[in-house]
This record gives sequence, C-alpha cells and structure tokens, in this order.
Amino acid sequence: MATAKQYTAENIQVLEGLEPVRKRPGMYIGSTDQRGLHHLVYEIVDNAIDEAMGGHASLITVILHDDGSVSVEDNGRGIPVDIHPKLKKSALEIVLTTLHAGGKFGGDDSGYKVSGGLHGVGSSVVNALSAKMHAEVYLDGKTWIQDYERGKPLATVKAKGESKKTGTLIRFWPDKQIFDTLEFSLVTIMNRLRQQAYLTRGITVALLDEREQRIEEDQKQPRLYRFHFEGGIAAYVSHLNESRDVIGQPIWFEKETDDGYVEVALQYTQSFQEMVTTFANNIHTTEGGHHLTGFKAAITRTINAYARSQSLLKEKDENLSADDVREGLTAIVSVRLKEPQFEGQTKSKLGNAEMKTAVETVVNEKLAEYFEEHPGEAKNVVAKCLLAARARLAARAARDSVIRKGALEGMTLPGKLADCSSRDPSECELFIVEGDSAGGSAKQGRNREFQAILPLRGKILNVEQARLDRMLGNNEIKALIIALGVGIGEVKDLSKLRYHRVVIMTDADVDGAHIRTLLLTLFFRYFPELVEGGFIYIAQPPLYKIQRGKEMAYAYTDDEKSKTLKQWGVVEKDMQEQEETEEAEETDEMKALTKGSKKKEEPKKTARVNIQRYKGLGEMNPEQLWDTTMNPESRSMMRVTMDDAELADATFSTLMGSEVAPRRKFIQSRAKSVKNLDI
Ligand code: TTJ
Repeated sequence: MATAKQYTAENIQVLEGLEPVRKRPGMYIGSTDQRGLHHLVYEIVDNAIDEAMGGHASLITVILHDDGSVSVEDNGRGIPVDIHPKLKKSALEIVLTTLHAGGKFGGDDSGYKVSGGLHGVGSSVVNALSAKMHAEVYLDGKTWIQDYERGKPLATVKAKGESKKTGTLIRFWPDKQIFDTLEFSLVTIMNRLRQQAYLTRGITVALLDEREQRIEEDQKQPRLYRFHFEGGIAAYVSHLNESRDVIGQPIWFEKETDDGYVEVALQYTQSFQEMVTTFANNIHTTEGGHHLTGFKAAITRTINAYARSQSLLKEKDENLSADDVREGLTAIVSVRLKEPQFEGQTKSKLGNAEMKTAVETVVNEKLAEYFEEHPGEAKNVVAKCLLAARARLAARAARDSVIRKGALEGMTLPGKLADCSSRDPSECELFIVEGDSAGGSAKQGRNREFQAILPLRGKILNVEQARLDRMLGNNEIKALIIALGVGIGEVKDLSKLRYHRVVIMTDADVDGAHIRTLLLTLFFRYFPELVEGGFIYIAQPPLYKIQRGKEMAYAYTDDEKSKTLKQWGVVEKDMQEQEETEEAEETDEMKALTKGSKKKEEPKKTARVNIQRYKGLGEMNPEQLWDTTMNPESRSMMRVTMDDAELADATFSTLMGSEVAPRRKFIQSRAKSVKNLDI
C-alpha cells in the first residue's frame, strides 16, 4: 500500500496530543457512564466495520474478557506499520496516539467511513481513556505489536514473530479513573453488533463473552454469538416483521449515486404501525433527516403513480396521503456518504440536503420497477394503503360532522355519571361499566372519594351495525368523552384529563368482549395518547367464587380455581361430575387429603364445595364487586398497551368488515381460545 501518500502536510496540521481527551472525556465520548463506556467498543468496532465495508475484511471478532478488557479483531489488511518520514513514528502509533480531527488521516482511498456525531472521534480517544491498550497488526508475514498506558506508548512498534494472516487486533482496558462503571452489558453490545451485521450484508460478527459471571454453571462454556446476514437490511426488515402479517416479500434495492450510496429494504404489513428506521454511514439517525424526507416523498409519489396507472384510484383527484402509504410500512433506509453532517438535539439527524434527492430518485426508480415486475404484490400494497385512506377519511368526516371544534365545550357532565368527590386527577378513577345493573352495584360498592362510575347502556352493544365514526355521535360515547374532560379533535387537551385511571369493566361474555373491543378501538383511534400514557385499564373481575362452609375464595382464572381447590384438598377430577350442580359433598378421599392441613382440628361434617361461576358483573353484590374488582388494595387490573389497543382495532375492523365470512371465523376462533366465553 502506498501509505506514504496519505501523510500530507495538511494531515499533520490537525494532529494533537491526547491530554485534552483525559481532561474532558465527555467532549469526546458524550459521557463517562455506561453509555460512554460502550462508546469505546463502538469506536473500535467501527474501524473494523469500515475495513469490512471497503470489502477488505469479512470477519470481526469481539471478545469481552474476564479481566474487564475488550478485544476487537478483523481479518482486514492491517493498519500500516511503516515509519512516517517526518514524524519518525509507525503509522500504527500515530493512529492510536494522536487526535486526528479531520478523520481522513490513515484513511482509505475508496469508501465511506463510519464517522460523525460521537463516532469517528478516533481510536486514539479510546486509547487515551484506557488504562492499558494492546495493538497487534498482522501484515507482511509478521505480527507487529505495541502497548500503551493511558494513551502513551510503552515502546516503539516491534515485530513479534511470523504471521500468515492479515488483520488488526486491538485490546483495551477502560480506565477506572475515567468511568463510573466498567461493567459492559452483553445485551447492549450484542444489539449493536447485530445491527452492524445487518447493515453490512455478508460480514460475520462474532461475539464471545468470557466473563466469569456469564459462564453458565453447568456447561462452563463461554458464550459465543455469531451474526451473519446474507440478506443484509432485507433480512433486518424480515426480522422486524417476524410477528406481523406481511404483504409480499421484502423489497430491496441499492444504488451508487453521485452523492453517495443508497440502500433500501421495505415490506408492508397488515399492522397499523409504521416502522421506518434510517441510517447514515451505519449510524442510526433517530431524528431522521433528509434521507428520510426523500424516502417518504418517493413512497407517496410512486404508490400514487402506480395506483393511478392501474386505475386503482377511482376519482381523478383521489390521492393517497403520506400517512396512508406509511401505515403498516416497515422499512430500513441506509445511506453512505463522504461527509455526513449530523445535526439535531442528539446529533442524530442527517443534515446533508443532497441526500433527499438521492434517496428520492433511487426509490422512485427502483420501487416503480419492482411494482411493474410484481403486479400482484403491488396491488396488495395499494389495497392496504387504500384501506388506510378510507379509515382516515371516515375518521375525519366524523370529526368534522359530529364533533366539530368546540362542540363538546361548555357541555355539562352527563347525568348518568356518578362522579367522585376528589378533584385531583392523579388519584381519580373512572369505571366504565357495562349495563345499568352492574352500574348500580358499582355505584354502591365504590369509594366515592376517588372512584367515579359511568354506566354504558346495553344499546351501544349493538356494535355489529355501528361504525366507529358514527359511534362518536352516540350519546353514551359523548358522555364518556365529556367525562374524560380532554375534548377531541383540534381541541384535545390531555392536561384536562379528569381521571388518571380509566377502567373498562365489562362482563366476561361475548357482549362484554364486544364492548371492550369497541372502547379500546375508540381509545386507539381517537385517544392514543391516553393509551400510550398508561391511563387505560381493564378491570379483572373474578370468574368464580368458591365456597366451603365458612371458607370462601375468588378465582380469577381457571388455573387459580384449580389451585384453590388443590389447597383445600379437593380433587378436581372428582369435581367434574359435580360441576353441573356446582356443589360437592366432601368425599372420604377428600377428607383424607385435608388431614394434613390446618382445618383438620375442626373437621366439618357437612363441608360442601360450592363453585359459582360469575356470568356477569350484575351477579355480584356491591360489597363483592368492591372486594374483588374495585378495591385498590386487593384488586388486579390490566394496564392497556398500544399493542392491546391495536389488536382491538384490528379485531374491530374484522368484526365490522363487510365480509361476513372472516367475521364469523373470528368469533368462532375466539370462542375456542377463550374458555370463559359464554355463547
Ligand atoms: C488503512 O489504509 C491501508 C490499509 O488499511 C487501512 C486500515 O486502517 N485498515 C484497518 C484498520 N483495518 N482494521 C483497522 C482497525 C481495526 C480495529 C479492530 C481497530 C482499529 C483502530 C483499526
């Protein structure tokens, strides 16, 4: 390699000693906590990835050693070791002991570098922040070594022996004088390496954890992880969509442009979530930037153009919006460019404006080409986007017509709301209760200080005819929205939420499941912030009351019922026949089984086991409802996640869909999976 050429005067100007790094480590690696510690690994690995990206290395091995050090080795060309004519030092030593802010020093002829933001600060920074560092270069048939302490070489670079391989090995011991912690997280490092392996198709990244505590007792084997993805970012997309219902194969393309390299993988799913992840020079651009803008513009344009060309858009001026084409889209956009500019709050927004056009042009061209060649898949993608468009139109129409700006303003709290006396939302709870009779029990059983009850009449249960947008006009739902206090649409103000726990309390039967689905869908579509904020709950009323003499227990699941019976010494097998009467005379066998238990001292002559299965909340009296479902001391509630709500939304769409067949199928399959369903 003509390395001498790289050492121009210009390069030498920017060389600096490492003292400033140890004085202000945060300036170079962001922080000195565990995050900063991990940056050391990333920095060294990035160098090896650069070598692999240039096509010179295929294997990168990372070892977490037992003594707290980390080593990174590649099978690339090896950092040059020849002596710099002016500095009279080995290139290896210069790379590892001088700050080269320009980033081009020792740089490669060809490609793009993993650099920018907190990265690309240089391996010398890692050296400066390490109590010890050891470098080995396999080059020209020899092994060259140099050792350092806190960034200072202990000797000149020396040949240590023969070597047939080529490559670079760096091992470093982070300095405890610098870092708050020296504990590396296997998971964090593994995730990073996996991500880098996805982004550099075909390379192998191996991770070996040799630390004592990681070695499993029984096998005494260090743990080895290996990441290799022939499919690169297309495999990444497949991985992200693993649990989703996908539409077609992942679509993948790449192109080298004048402004840089563009690589994209995308795949639509039946989900509502958009997952578009962008990278610039292998750095995750969490704040997006121009490459993301270009991608979105191209997707919208291409899908609209295709849909129009195939007459899939009915009206002349009908268009799919950017939101429509992003629903259910999973994509990775990876660009590589010579001089990346990272901006934004966390320096993770790509600032190079030319990348908008670069990505946009490539995606327009390649995606259109793909659609032409795969008309079946293209049609399914358009269908999915049209579905999203229709849902959005319906929602907008609902907002416009039913709940216009200010329509809810000034409205008084609904009469059916039994409000609580506290006005501190953080302690207030709203129970949305199905049916007036359960509502009555809940009203009597509640703690009126902080618990409010809103009964919903059974009428809106008739969801099969309902449509979500019409639902917003329903008086029951209006009452709910007014009770929540946050408004809707343009006037939504979450700070006005009147209850920090909004609890859906429905029966454990089909109607109950319907109304729950409906409410969850409503929250998912119109109040996702409440779901995300963790304000929505589902009450968990018991399924059974189990009684024997004076003993009484509630069971919330079938498992729990079995457990209780077992504790009481009741053999469930024997119970089965009695289920019809749900009453059991204690058999001799049962008595024998209970002998060991406490109850032995006061044997009951007529101990009958009575199992009551609650079919609805209305079967519980106020006291029971309080004890089992509402009392914060003893109840359990499920907090609704976005995933739950999204699932409900999908369920709702299936139930509401015009096709009867899938709806029936859905109800049947649910019927099988939900044991406590009463049909
Ligand atoms: C420099 O130009 C001549 C050919 O080699 C180029 C180079 O620097 N290659 C290189 C560096 N390969 N691997 C590295 C490297 C690997 C690790 C693990 C750590 C560091 C600091 C560099």
